[in-house]
Amino acid sequence: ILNTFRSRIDPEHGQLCLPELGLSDRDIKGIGRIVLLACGSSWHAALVAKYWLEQWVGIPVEVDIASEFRYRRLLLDKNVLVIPITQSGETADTLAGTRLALKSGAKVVAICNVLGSTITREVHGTLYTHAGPEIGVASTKAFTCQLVALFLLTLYLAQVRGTMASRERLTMIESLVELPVVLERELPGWQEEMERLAEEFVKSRDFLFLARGENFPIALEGALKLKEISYIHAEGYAAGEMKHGPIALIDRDMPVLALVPQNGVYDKVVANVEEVKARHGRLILLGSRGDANIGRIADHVVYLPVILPDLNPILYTVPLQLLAYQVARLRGCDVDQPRNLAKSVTV
Ligand code: F1P
Repeated sequence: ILNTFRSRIDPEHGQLCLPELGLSDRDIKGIGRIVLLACGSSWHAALVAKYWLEQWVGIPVEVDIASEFRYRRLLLDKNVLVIPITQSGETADTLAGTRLALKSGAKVVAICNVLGSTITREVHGTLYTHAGPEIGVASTKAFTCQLVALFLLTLYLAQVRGTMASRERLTMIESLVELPVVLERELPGWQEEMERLAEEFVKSRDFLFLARGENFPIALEGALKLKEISYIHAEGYAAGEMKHGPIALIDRDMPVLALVPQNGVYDKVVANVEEVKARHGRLILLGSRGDANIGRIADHVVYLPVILPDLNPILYTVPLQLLAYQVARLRGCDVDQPRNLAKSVTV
């Protein structure tokens, strides 16, 4: 996706150009609310985007699971921007929600991977994710590309509405463009580390994933990947929610994986994982390279490079995908074609 968009970024002024949205500057300035609509992994991408859009564009954002959208009193109008996010562009619930939104007069811009798919033919504009065809049923590169597309969209809306200084936008663009290089460099190390972790946890019955802030949806995604391809029961939680229920599950057999990059919520997440440790949970921490503190707390630590904190959701997704892959492989599961799942849910 970044290769495709590179020519549309003016590095000198940090300016982006996204005409495919089909939105004029006037439309963008008139947006009063954004509604993100999706299923499965695409819904997790939407949850991350909520943090970005509210932080940098300053527009209230709602995120809806597409299958629930139809049961709500929608209260949409022409000043609402509805964004269906879908890899396939064919998911029945997302399509149904999109049609309701179009009928209500809202502006609708899709984030989609498949060129010419049904949703893209009906909406006002489409930002394609250019992830290429996905062989496996579980969304992997489509998910990270959705995140990149949503980050580009955030930067563009911030640019048009003047909610972010151009210097700041430029820094973000530079970090984003650098990200594939960082990922490629880290990948071999993560492969090995995740293989080792998978060997240790292959027999686990349950798995808990924790994080806060913009990384919280990545805890959900890590859990979803593990359950859909390895059939281990896994739950993702906002770390602060742990004491509202899941803490009851923690004992010596429960693996708890938490994302603890050194960001604004670091101390809070560390406090949560200390509680896991006090209850003898088997703690795996993914955090910032150079952070000795987490090495002291955890049974296993995976260090990731320090990047722009906003982009951590993209970076931290990849080792979690690899963990699910390695566990599934050791358990003899078909990682590309998990049982009971379809690539796009069209009914
Ligand atoms: C949504 C989704 C995928 C998942 C699986 C079933 O699809 O939940 O995230 O991996 O393939 O469908 P889409 O609307 O993003 O195509």
